[in-house]
Amino acid sequence: MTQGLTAQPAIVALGGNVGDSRQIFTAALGALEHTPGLTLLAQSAWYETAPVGPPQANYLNACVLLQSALSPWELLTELQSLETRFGRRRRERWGPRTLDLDLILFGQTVMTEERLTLPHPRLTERDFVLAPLLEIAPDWVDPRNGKSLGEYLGALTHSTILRRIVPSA
Ligand code: A4P
Ligand code: MG
Repeated sequence: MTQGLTAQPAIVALGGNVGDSRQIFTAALGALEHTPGLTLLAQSAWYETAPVGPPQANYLNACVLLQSALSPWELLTELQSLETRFGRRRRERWGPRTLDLDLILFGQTVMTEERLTLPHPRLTERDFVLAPLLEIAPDWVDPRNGKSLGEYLGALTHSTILRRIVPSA
């Protein structure tokens, strides 16, 4: 079931630290662009970040803004099949991965289900999501409490960001 006329803006966060992350991001963005029901509207710069979780390689992180005619569940299913296509194997929680595609926001949707929680449950704790998100959705306000991205970023005491990379066109 698609939502047709009620297409919504959606934010997807990309993360990866196994393989050639730049090449994987480029290919994953191409695949998202070609997914029926999705339009790629904007993308952030890419960030090299220190890992959160068990010791592992640095990550590449980024966010994209999509227009989605798919429902949130359909979009999550697409993202999970793309992760699998790009070699993702689910092993250790927060462990190394070729490609993580998290659904961060879907319009003003607020929901708490195990399969899908929106906004993403760890959005507010992670500068590697908040900083790229601020580039592409600077005016976003949390529908749960009216807080801005800048307020969330300002409250963080730990930075993971090592380098901001502008991807070549
Ligand atoms: N799920 C619920 N809500 C959502 C949502 N909004 N988006 C469910 C995506 N998935 C959602 O996800 C676990 C379950 O969450 C799924 O069944 C889904 O239905 P997963 O992708 O299978 O597993 P995961 O990614 O290992 O778990 P998790 O807890 O989502 O990991 P995170 O939070 O994504 O952390 N350090 C840096 N610097 N950069 C990173 O990108 N990423 C992680 C992974 C750890 N450390 C990192 C980074
Ligand atoms: Mg994930």
